[in-house]
Amino acid sequence: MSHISRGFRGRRRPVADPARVPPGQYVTEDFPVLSAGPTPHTTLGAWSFSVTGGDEPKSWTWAEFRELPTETVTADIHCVTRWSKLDTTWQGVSVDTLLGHVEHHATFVLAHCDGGYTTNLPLADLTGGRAWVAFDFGGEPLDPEHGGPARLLVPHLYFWKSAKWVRRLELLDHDVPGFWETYGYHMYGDPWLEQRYAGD
Ligand SMILES: Nc1nc2c(c(=O)[nH]1)N[C@H]1C(S)=C(S)[C@@H](COP(=O)(O)O)O[C@H]1N2
Ligand SMILES: [Mo]
Repeated sequence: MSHISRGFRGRRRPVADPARVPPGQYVTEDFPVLSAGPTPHTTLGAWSFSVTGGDEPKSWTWAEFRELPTETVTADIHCVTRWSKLDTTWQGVSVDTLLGHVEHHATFVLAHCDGGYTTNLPLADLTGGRAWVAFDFGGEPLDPEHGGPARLLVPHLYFWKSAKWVRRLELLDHDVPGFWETYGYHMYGDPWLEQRYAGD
């Protein structure tokens, strides 16, 4: 006989398909905020997005950026602090669309943000329909705390690569560490290979 009487039922949680959860991660319904500094507040009138390092620099105002074709994305996201969130929905401009306006010979990219945050990625991980500059989360304009007005979304890598308040992609012919990578985080950050820190 059970000595435990249940006065209430615990909050029902959807059981996550373990095949969708990378090693060492747990699934949360929350959307934690992880920022290395204060939330910058750039008005849309002052906002621009640029790609530098190609044959010619290219820049869009907010209005021009929002005239670009958009895509709706549903993706699972994985933070190196071990939370994963499944089936997040976003709207954004594909990085393929942005780079389609630029002639270049780049192999790596350093993303630059308001506030000074940077993160590095191979160009191949930003192209082929795998990365977006997202401005809408769950059908609402992206909250400033989560990177609004727009953030990079690269769901197949740890979420620190999804630079909030992104303003510029710098095209490079070599890999350079960004903010967390300088502090010992992995240069690539594949959650399925648990590439959390340099040497993993
Ligand atoms: N500009 C900027 N982008 C950033 C960060 C940051 O501190 N500054 N933190 C990164 C980290 S470590 C994570 S896990 C995610 C967190 O995004 P969230 O706050 O929307 O959950 O943003 C990433 N992008
Ligand atoms: Mo993170």
